[in-house]
Amino acid sequence: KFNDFPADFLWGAASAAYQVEGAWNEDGKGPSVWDLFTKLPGKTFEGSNGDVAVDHYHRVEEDVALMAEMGLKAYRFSVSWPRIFPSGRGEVNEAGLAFYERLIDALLAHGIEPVLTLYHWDLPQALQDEYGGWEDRRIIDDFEHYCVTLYQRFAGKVKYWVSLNEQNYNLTNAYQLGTHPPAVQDRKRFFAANHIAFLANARVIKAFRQHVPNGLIGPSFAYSPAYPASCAPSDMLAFENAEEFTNLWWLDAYCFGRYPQAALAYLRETGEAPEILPGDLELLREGTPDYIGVNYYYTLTFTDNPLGGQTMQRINTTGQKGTTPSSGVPGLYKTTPNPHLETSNWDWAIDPTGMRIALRRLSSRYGLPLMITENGLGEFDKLTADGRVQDDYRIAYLHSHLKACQEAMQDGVELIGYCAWSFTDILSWLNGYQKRYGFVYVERDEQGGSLRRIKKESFHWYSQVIASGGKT
Ligand code: BGP
Repeated sequence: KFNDFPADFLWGAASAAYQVEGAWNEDGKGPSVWDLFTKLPGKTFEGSNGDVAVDHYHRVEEDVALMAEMGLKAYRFSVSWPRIFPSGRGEVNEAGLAFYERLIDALLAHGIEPVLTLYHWDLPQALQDEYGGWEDRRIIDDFEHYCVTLYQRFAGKVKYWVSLNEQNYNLTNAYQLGTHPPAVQDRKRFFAANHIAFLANARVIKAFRQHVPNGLIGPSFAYSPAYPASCAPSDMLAFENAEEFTNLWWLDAYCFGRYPQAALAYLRETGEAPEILPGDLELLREGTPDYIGVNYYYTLTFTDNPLGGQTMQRINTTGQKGTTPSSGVPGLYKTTPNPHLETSNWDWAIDPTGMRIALRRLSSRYGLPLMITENGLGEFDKLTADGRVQDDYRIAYLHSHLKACQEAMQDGVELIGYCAWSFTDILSWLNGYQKRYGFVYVERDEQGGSLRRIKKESFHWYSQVIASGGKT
């Protein structure tokens, strides 16, 4: 038996500009790092890119009408920085602002709360070329200028804002694994870029207070809570290490304005610690968030990783189960499969209890409200001959995770909303269009399709969940 969700709970769904919009070079938009990266050979699944994506840019009214039909209370989307500033700064592109204004107005007309993400990875290519993007402190001013432009334009209309989306996952891919642009594999540069991103995040939160005094802002963090593989002390230590290096490094920086002690000591020893200039930590403490956006998909289980081993990190981009190798840092930790959990075809552990644990850990450590800004299941959905998509596996996944949210609220967590990933099918950054997440199936041109929208079973299910106020 569960309590009902609060009456003002934000029942939502989410997306990101590059993954849905298309119109990559229209109405004055400049290129983003992803526009170029996805056209390099071998970088994405079967060379898929976001040139057209699901054409949301041209179908915004149709998509919002579907959201309204579903009964959605909130829609999380991101603004494409190079649509607003084609070369990252300078002259604002009015047509870009006008597009988001149309979207926001359409949402508000249907009583859907807009949740605006300022940065979901599509950095203007011009800033990457000019000074190396997140590796140069000049980005802090440019990011602030872009964000303030949006604050000034939309302060009266948008209450919920997300600063950086998954800095941890994006920069890990960009500077450790080499799988997101600029595809670097260098841990020193990784920590340096993260430090600059923390400063930029804090700066725009500080500016937010002046421009959007009644709004709420926070970063969205990809939180994969760590588990120990066993109660062996060596596994417990590996788990502690993993939690500090893969989670608290970001969370403590955002919320406490400092880095976790053991991880910082280790990085100072290896020479990989970021350069912290006078004033940096003060800025972090002046720009702490109002809430934490939580992107939860899976837990990770860690075991001892003796020195001498190799750092192996790779991502499953094929959807072939059981092909993801262990990853970790020699001397600190490495991942190991959890024998108690089923996985998706991409080897992501399906663990609703892990979500309850995630919410409790964050709530008790930081004492902030939380919003689930992403949660969902990517699968190979099939459109049947009679035009249906029977995604009962997705319904089961979302149902169990919503129950975990209810349980976490009973545990005392202040949860203000839940944005399922995603509303329509989208482009998965590294997995192309084969890995589908949406409540709405999109038939794509490459398949001989039409970009037609087809409501999946999960669309009707979620609609009922919302209508009943979460009596799932
Ligand atoms: C998060 C991103 C989203 C989305 C999701 C699913 O990391 O914020 O943009 O892509 O994960 O990931 P994937 O598409 O790799 O399955």
